[in-house]
Amino acid sequence: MRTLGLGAATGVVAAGAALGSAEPVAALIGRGTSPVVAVGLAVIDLVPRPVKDFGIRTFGANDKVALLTGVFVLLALFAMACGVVSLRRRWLGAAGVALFGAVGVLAAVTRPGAGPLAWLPSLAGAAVGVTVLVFLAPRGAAVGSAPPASGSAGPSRRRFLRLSGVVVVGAAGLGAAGRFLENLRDVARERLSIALPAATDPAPPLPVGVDPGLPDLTPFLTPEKDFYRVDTALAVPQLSTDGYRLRIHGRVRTPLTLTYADLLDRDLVERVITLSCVSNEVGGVLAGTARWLGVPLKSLLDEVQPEAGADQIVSRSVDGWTCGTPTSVVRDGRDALIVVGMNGKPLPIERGYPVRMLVPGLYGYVSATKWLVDLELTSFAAFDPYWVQRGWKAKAPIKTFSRIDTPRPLSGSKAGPVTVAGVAWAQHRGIERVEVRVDGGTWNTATLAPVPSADTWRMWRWEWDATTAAPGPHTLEVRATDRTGATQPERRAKPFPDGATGWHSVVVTVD
Ligand SMILES: Nc1nc2c(c(=O)[nH]1)N[C@H]1C(S)=C(S)[C@@H](COP(=O)(O)O)O[C@H]1N2
Ligand SMILES: [Mo]
Repeated sequence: MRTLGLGAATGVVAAGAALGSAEPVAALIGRGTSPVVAVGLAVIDLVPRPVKDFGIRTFGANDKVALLTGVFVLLALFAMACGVVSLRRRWLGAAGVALFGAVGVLAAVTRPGAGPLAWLPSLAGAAVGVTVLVFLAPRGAAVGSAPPASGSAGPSRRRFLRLSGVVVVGAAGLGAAGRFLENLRDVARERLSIALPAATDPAPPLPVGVDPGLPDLTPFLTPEKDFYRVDTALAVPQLSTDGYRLRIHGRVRTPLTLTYADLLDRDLVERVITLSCVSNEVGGVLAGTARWLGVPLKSLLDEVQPEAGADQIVSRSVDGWTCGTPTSVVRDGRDALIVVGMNGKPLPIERGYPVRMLVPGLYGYVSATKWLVDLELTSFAAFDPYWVQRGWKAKAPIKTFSRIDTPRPLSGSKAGPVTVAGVAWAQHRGIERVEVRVDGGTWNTATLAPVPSADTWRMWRWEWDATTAAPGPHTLEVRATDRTGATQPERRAKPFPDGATGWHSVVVTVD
């Protein structure tokens, strides 16, 4: 039993040594080649959509932490098994560790944009892991021999503890060295040193009253820490402005390549725009509003001159994620931007630093590519981008949405006046009307706050006179109508395949 424990511990120490020693190699070769990151990214790509949706719903912003934890737990179990197996058949345990290294190599070399040395960190780690496993395995547990009697386990155990202590300290040291190297190439400092030029076409000042400022009501401008984040990137891409190129090519008359400085030299516009995610459920919070600074994408298209049939712009991020946007939408006069700034600062790294895309009125998965490096003019018939390959619709204008922020669900109210308030959006069409009703009664028109344009969400409020409301639970419902005159449908639909529908409702109790 004790020997089994030693075997399992040996496996875990060997795996730790493998991962620790792979890190500095990965740091030298570049982002995304660390076995942990590469395997995690491969898992994200491989898991079926319902599982992924479950992950995002269940773990929210922690879905990546949950994923990494899962990868580590599986790895630890596998490592224990390798260690135990190696008690009897040393070569078999070593082969197990080597197999794990092979998985790392496979994951790293198949990443989009993998460099010629992507295999090296996993291979180096596996070599260290196998060596440690062979050297650490309890003596006397070699091939075919009986497990040592408990009396002789003493020296073997001391030797194991001593050696594994050395290995663990060494692996931790290597891991820390790897992180230090990674920081040297970190773009965080670069970002802080950037001074963005002022917009040639600044955002008009926000109208007074844009933000009613009620307790519990979403603020009009979303604080960065509360802005939802959705992407498939496990390690946030560290893309430097140094050597940055945005390529615009494909079915165009004159292809164009722009550096970061080229982008800043152009006429920049600043606009307040609400971005939202197709995965947002009724009542959900996957939307946020910010002041974005960027180059109008329309002006760039006018320069490259797309061919007549090039109806799709495929944008690509440095980590290979792809997104497809209708060419006609980008050219219809709306503020489609190649974004460099957010709320007066360079884009935060997790928001796509140094350059992302944004198109008001389209869900993020068809418009908002972060860490943008490539725009290819093609057709919808010729190419399906990342989420379209996974069944989501190729064209996805944002659906009209409204949400009750206050009162909170299941909160209690005194019989008396109750302020009902929330937010509604229908980017680029604009919100025309918001209505609220109580217990399925007649619809009441809410007061709308002013907005700077049709491209942002809109705050609304309605005073409910609950003086005569019967004590007990009451259901508040909201629905919005956009400026085309279309009212949100009552029917509830899930986000898949092109955005959720249905009225948001909240149950409150009147004393
Ligand atoms: N490179 C990259 N860009 C991406 C994504 C991604 O997975 N990778 N996800 C998109 C989706 S689905 C949304 S909703 C928005 C979210 O942008 P945010 O994280 O800044 O809120 O980014 C878009 N841009
Ligand atoms: Mo999204």
